[in-house]
Amino acid sequence: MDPAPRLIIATRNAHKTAEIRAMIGDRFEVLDVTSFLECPEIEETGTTFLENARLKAEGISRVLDGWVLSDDSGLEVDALGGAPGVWSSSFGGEEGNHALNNARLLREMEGKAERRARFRCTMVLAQSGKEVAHFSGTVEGAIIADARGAMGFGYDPLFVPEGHTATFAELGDEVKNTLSHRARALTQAVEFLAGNA
Ligand code: ITT
Repeated sequence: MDPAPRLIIATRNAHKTAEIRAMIGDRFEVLDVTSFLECPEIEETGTTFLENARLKAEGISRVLDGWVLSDDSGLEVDALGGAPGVWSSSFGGEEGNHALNNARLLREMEGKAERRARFRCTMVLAQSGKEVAHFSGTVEGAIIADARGAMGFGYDPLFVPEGHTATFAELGDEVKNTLSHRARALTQAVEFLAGNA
């Protein structure tokens, strides 16, 4: 049997890689940029998920061979005019500090009756420094008033997906991976790869 082809995820977020690896199963050997010392740090200077996803996928595929898949994602909260959006990972003032991000979100949502929100994920597939295709997925839900659950990452303890009463952090990856923004974008990316890889 041929070895599974390699799919490099243009991320340094181990949680994203773990979710993507679990969803992809053995169809691809999933690695991320933490396995490659030569990978540059990509500055996310875009103002949309697509722009940032493109910067990451194209930047990494310039230095690594094969298929590269990026994931730019975030939380949009209706009562906050769509914030934190593309700035989700630094909302609390420090890049990647999920505790500070969640604390700020709870503070800003205090007393608000409108709780609707969604996670959005845009993925770009690239090869040799150029985008080949992009895909998007969203999951609708609501922001609760107190964090619940210990699984997942980021805003998961504050987000209850539509049709459920538990947060993503209580539901865990097995359920999250059937309905998340990331799962919905990834399904399309995998279908594309099945026809083109
Ligand atoms: P890379 O850029 O290296 O991929 P990152 O974590 O900085 O990692 P983003 O710039 O796409 O990734 O920011 C995503 C942020 O959005 C993430 O840090 C969380 O705050 C939030 N987020 C995205 N998907 C999420 C999920 O499934 N559950 C909870 N929070 C999520």
